[in-house]
Amino acid sequence: MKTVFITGATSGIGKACAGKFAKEKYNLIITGRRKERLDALVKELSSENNIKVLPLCFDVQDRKAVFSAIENLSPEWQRVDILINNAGLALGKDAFDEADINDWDTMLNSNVHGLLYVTRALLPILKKSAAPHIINIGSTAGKEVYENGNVYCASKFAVDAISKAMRIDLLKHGIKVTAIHPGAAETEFSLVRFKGNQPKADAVYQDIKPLSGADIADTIFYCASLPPHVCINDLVITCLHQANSFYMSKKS
Ligand code: NDP
Ligand code: 8X3
Repeated sequence: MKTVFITGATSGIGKACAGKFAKEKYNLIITGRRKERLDALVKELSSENNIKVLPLCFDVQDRKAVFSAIENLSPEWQRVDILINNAGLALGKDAFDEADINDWDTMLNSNVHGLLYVTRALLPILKKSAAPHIINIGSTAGKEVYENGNVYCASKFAVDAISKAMRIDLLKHGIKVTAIHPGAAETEFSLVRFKGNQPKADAVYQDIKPLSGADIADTIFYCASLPPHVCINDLVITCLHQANSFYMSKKS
């Protein structure tokens, strides 16, 4: 049985990935900061799918906590085949000269440093897999910069660059590296970005049929199920109503 390690599994895309891989009989290591959600998922997914699920509660920004959680994995969890670097967020959508600098720090610390810490900490274990695969969640925001996207876009451009760098440097270890770049997906993303302002969050998805977490999870699972010699390097995925960061058509 293979094992997948999913960061940010308490909501949205990460939670959908946990559900999808569980159904496909993978054992799971799921992470996030909200312990009660992790515990609920463990109960639900392990009993429904007859798999093993390990919750790890830590903040990806906290380098010590990340390394300690992963370095202290018990021997039965010392084999991981797939890492899905999904945990991340946008905070605010404000002009460069008006945005809260604390929000910038949180986005860079989570989306960039967090991804780096988790990957470095897990690499010794991943290298032991017969078919190791790292899947990084970027964004269309990491392909084109949009107005007031500034540092969120920069963090996802960094994910794009880091994915390319990993693919080169980890080639000698036979590690597949795939970057998935979704456009608008209806999750808790906008609620987090707009700091709990539900009407503002809802407006993002009004009059379009956005992607769902499950749409992305299915795509990720497809990338993870290809023959050993086939690696999808980079994949941009949007809903039909979205061409890129700028062009959105409304449902007729
Ligand atoms: P959600 O807000 O629904 O989920 C985000 C997940 O990340 C949660 O499980 C959250 O867990 C976790 N997370 C956030 N910060 C931290 C942290 N510091 N430490 C540990 N876990 C953290 O959003 P999505 O599912 O939409 O987002 C998942 C990824 O997809 C993000 O990287 C996002 O940038 C990216 N993305 C999203 C798009 C969208 O339109 N939704 C489009 C393109 C990319 P907890 O709060 O429990 O810690
Ligand atoms: C999330 C998509 O367009 O809100 O990464 O930046 S967008």
